[in-house]
Parts: sequence; structure tokens; C-alpha cells
Amino acid sequence: MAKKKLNVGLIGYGFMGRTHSNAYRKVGNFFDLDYEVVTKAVCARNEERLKSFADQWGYESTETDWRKLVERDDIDLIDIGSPNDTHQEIAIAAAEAGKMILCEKPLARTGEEAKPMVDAVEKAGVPNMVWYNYRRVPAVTLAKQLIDEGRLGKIFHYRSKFLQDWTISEDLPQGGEGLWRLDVNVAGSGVTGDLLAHNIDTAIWLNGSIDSVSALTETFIKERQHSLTGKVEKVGIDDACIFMAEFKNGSLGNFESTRYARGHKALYDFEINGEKASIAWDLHDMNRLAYFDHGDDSIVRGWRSIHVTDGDQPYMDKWWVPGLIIGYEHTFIHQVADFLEGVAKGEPASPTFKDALETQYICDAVLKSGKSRAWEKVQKV
Ligand code: SOE
Repeated sequence: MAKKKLNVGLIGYGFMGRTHSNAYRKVGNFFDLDYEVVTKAVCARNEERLKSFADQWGYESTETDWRKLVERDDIDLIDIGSPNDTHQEIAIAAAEAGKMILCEKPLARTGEEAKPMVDAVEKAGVPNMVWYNYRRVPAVTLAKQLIDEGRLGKIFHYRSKFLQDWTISEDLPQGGEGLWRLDVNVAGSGVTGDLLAHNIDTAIWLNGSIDSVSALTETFIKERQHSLTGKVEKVGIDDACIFMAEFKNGSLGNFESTRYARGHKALYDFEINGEKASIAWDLHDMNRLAYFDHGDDSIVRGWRSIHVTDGDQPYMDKWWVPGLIIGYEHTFIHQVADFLEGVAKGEPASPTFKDALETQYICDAVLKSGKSRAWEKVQKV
């Protein structure tokens, strides 16, 4: 049977534009879907680079104004891969135009900015999802399966970090292409919205809601030259953040993120300790899940290192043969596949805008606590 065509209009051709485009191009080769993704149009402001991106990734057309893209009748889905300060306006316009929407994380700069986006997609009834891609690492999805099967029993502890080191130099400017993550007006926050948002998204998926938080935030380099103005300006982002969390299920959370952990480029990890078992995972060894089961025979009991590459483990029947690994880019392919399966069945794929709003409210509470130095309640979605 001929597949239905689903025309994608992508906004933004940076790092995320490439991960998403790769997913659109590969998904149909590995997943049997009702839809065939067509990379119909890509939109960005620099026309020359836009054309070369379109050629490289097989986009049929280009636009330099996102409003024109949103108005086009031949576009079914708008993918927002542009910086955080653009998400709200584009998402609301796309929802009003009846488009499906995929939005890069974090959903917006703040919960207040994100809420109207949730209202808009719900009012329009359009399928929507946020690119929190780490949920789709097979080992992380397996962790979810083990927890949902009750193998960990009551959960006591959730601990997680995301460490990087790329902003240590005080000569690094803030703002502009590539460095907008350092500009608070564009990004909304520093490591909290950019990195901890991932830890939080995974945490609430695996371990449920967070009620309150207590945080310590720091900006190590107080002033940086702004790439766009050329002036030395105050740095408004959090360079590092450590927070404690009270989960609704009674477990205790412990989170840390920084861009000042010399030697770490992207060390995202988590460990969960339950009454019956524990699990641990880290991005540097992403195909493995560490698992300790107290129910094992005591003389052989110990941490197992599960190589999550077998056909009966999440997503892996779609790839090579048992034992052969996959990588970071596959998480985006899995996310598109799940989204399209959801569209075919009329079911939402997670995390929806509403799910991502919960993460946003937790980030807000963390940043508020970083200032107040007090425990802060998380706003309910
Ligand atoms: C920042 O360096 C960054 O690229 C984040 O923006 C991504 O979300 C994260 O997955 C990797 O690090």
C-alpha cells in the first residue's frame, strides 16, 4: 500500500537541525510506518548557507521567513529547531495554522512562556512533541520498562548529573550563532534549561513528579563580550547548578550540572536505587545498562552490565544484529518513529508539550530556589 506523505518544514539548520534532518531521512529505512517523511522545506535567515544545507540534507525548497513556511499549504509538520526565544511565537502560529509540531528542548525559556504553547496545541488539537531525545536511548527505555514492571520495588534515591567543560575560558563570548546558549535573553537560563532539563525530563518519566526543590546556582564568569554588540556585558545564565528534589513517590533526588567540569564533554548519567534493585546508566557507554538485583542468588549477586543490543530489547529489532551498537543519532530516529506511529494511531507520543511544561515548571522552581536559597514548590501543570 502506498504510504501517506508527511511534509516536514524545518526551522533552523544548526546542530539540532542536522540531528532532526538525519532522523527524517533514515526513519523510513528502518521502521515500517504508515507515513513517508518528505523533507519539504527548511527555513533560516542566511540564504547562502540555507541553500547549501538544503542540498546536503535533501530539502526540496527553502524559506527565509518562518511565517511563510507556516502559511504554506504543502507543509504538514513544523519542526522548531531555532533558539529558545523563538519557540513560543512559532509554535502558536503553527498550531493556529493546524500544523503538527515538533519543538526542540526546552519547550521555552520559562514556564510562563511555555504555558500558552500548551494551550495553543491543545486548542488546535494538533499532534505535538518535544525533542527530549534521551528517553529513546534503548538502555534508558529498558530502564523505564524495568521500573514499570516493578523490578526495583519502592524507589528511594534518584541521582543524576550532566557535566560539560566548554565554557571555562573567560575569552569565550556570549550570544550570536553557536553561543546563544550563553545569552540569557535568548536561552532563558544556562545549564538548568539546557542540560538539567534533560535530567529532569528523564527523571519524571522514570520516577514521577517532583514536588519541591532546593538549589544552589553559580555564574563563575560574571561578564563576557557579546558577539552581536561587541560590548562586555553581564552574564545572566547559571554556569552550574546543584539541586535536591523531593519526588511525589517519597524518593529523594540529587541533581548536578555544570559547564565547568574540566575533562567532561557531555557526561549525562543517572542511578536509581530501589528496595529490590538498582539501575545506572551513562551517556558515554550508552548501549549498556547497569543493573543490580538483590533477588539474585547471593553467591553470584552483583552489578550486571547489560549490553542493550538484542532484538527483544527496546528498538533494537530495527537495527543490526545482536551485539552491534547504535549511537546518539538513533535516539532522534526513534523519536520520529514513535511520533509517526502515534499520529497513525491517533495517540500522543511523549513528551508532549504538556509533559515538557512540567519540566519547565521544575526548572523555574530550581532557578527561583537558586536565588532565594530556600526550598521552592513546583507549580502544578
Ligand atoms: C549543549 O552543549 C548541548 O548540545 C545541549 O543543548 C543538548 O540538548 C545536549 O543533548 C547536549 O549538549
